Amino acid sequence: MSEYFKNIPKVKFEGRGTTNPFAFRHYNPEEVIMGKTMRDHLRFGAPYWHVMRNDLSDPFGAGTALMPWDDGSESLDNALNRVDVFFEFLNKIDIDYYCWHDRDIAPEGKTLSETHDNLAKVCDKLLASQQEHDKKLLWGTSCLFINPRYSQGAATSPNADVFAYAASNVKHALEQTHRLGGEGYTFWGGREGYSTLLNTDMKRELDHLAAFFHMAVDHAKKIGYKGQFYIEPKPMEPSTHQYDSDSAACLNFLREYNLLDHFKLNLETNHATLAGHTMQHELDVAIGADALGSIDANQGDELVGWDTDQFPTDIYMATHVMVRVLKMGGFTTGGLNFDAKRRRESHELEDLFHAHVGGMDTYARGLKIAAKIVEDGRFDELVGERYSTFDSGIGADVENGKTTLDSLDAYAHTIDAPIIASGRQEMLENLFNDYIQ
Ligand code: XLS
Ligand code: NI
Ligand code: NI
Repeated sequence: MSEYFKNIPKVKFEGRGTTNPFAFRHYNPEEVIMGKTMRDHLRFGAPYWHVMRNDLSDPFGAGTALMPWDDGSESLDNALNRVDVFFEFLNKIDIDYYCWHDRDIAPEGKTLSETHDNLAKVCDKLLASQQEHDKKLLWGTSCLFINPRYSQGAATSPNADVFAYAASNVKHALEQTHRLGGEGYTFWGGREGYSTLLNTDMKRELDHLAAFFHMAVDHAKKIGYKGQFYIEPKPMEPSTHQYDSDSAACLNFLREYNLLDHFKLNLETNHATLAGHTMQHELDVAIGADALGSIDANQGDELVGWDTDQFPTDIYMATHVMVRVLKMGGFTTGGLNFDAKRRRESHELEDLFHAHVGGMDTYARGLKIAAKIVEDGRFDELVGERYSTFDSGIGADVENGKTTLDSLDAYAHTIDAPIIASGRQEMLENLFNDYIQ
C-alpha cells in the first residue's frame, strides 16, 4: 500500500515542552484518569466528509486543499482509493473512530440501484480496513441535503416521491452502518425545515418527519440493528429554520411523537452558538432528559455568524464539556467527533494533522481539568448549598409534592420576608479559573 502522508510520522505523546508539532502535549491515550484511559474517555472520531471530501471552498472561492491522491472524479475507483488514504490518516493521528454520510464515501450512480451498489462496495472495503487497522464506526448517516432533489427537504419534502427516495437512502445507509458495526446512526436535518412559511404546512411536515423516524426505528428492529439513533440539532443554515433547532425543540418533538425511547442527541458546539445558546446549556438540557448521546466537537468563530466548523482550541469549553461527560458517567455509544475543517488558508497535507493534534490536546486538557473539578466536588458542594433550603422542611415538601398554594400561603405567613443569598457568580468564575492550568 502506498504512503500518502509521507513526511508525517505517527503522532505520539511527548508531553508538555516538546517542540515537535507532530506530537501530543496532553493526549496520552493510555494514561488513566478516574479509572479509565484517556482513549476510552474521549473516544475521538474523525468525519470522512471533512477529512476526505472537504476541498476548503467557500461561497466566494474555489477549493484550496491539496489532495494529491484524488483524481477529482465521482468514480467508484476514486472512492475506493480514498479509503486507503483515510485509514492511513486515522493510524497516523491515532484516532479510533470515524463517521460518514453515504455520499462522502460512495458516489451516486446513474440509477438508485447503482447508487446503493456503490455504497455496498465501498462498505466492503471499509469493513476490511476497519478490521485490519482496528478502527470503529462511531456513526453513519445519509446525506439528504446535497442533491437538488432534497432542496425542499427530504422527510419534510412536499413531494412524496422525494420522501420515498430519502427513505430508500436511509434504509441502505442504516443497513451498511449495521454491517460495519456502527455504534450509532445520526439524523441531521439540514433541509428539514423551511425557507418561507408562505408555502409551508408545518404540522404536516412534522408528522411526516416523525413517520420517517418511526420507520427507521422499525427497520432497525427488523434487521437487528441495536445501535443508538441520534438527532443533531441546528437552528438554521442551510434552511432559514430547521425543525430540530436546539436540544429543547428536539426533545419536545421526540416526546410529542413517542420517539424519546429510541433517540438521543448528538450535540455540536457550533450549532449551539448558532441557536443562541452556549454548548453548556445544550448539554444540560439533553443530560436533564437522559438524552445526551454524542458530541460533534468543534467551535465557531466569535466574529463570523456561520457554522464555521473550526477545530476546538478553547480549553474552557472543553473543560465545561468534559465535566458534564464525566458527571453523566461517560459516553456509552457516543464520542467526540471532530466535525471540523481546516481554514481555507491551511491547505497543505500537514495542516490536517496540526488541526487534529490541536483538537485532541484541547479535549485531553479539558478532561484532565474536568477530572480535578469533579473529584474535588467544590462546585457540587457550592451549588448544593445554593439549593439547600429544598433539602428539608418546606422545600423538601415542595419537591415531594406535599404542598398546595393554600399550605404554602399558610407557611409564608409564619415566616419573616425571605432574604435571598448571593449567587456568587464571580467567586465561582474565580474558582473555575483556578483549575485551568
Ligand atoms: C452540519 C452538520 C453535519 C452533521 C452530519 O452542519 O454538522 O455535518 O454532523 O450530517
Ligand atoms: Ni455543523
Ligand atoms: Ni455535525
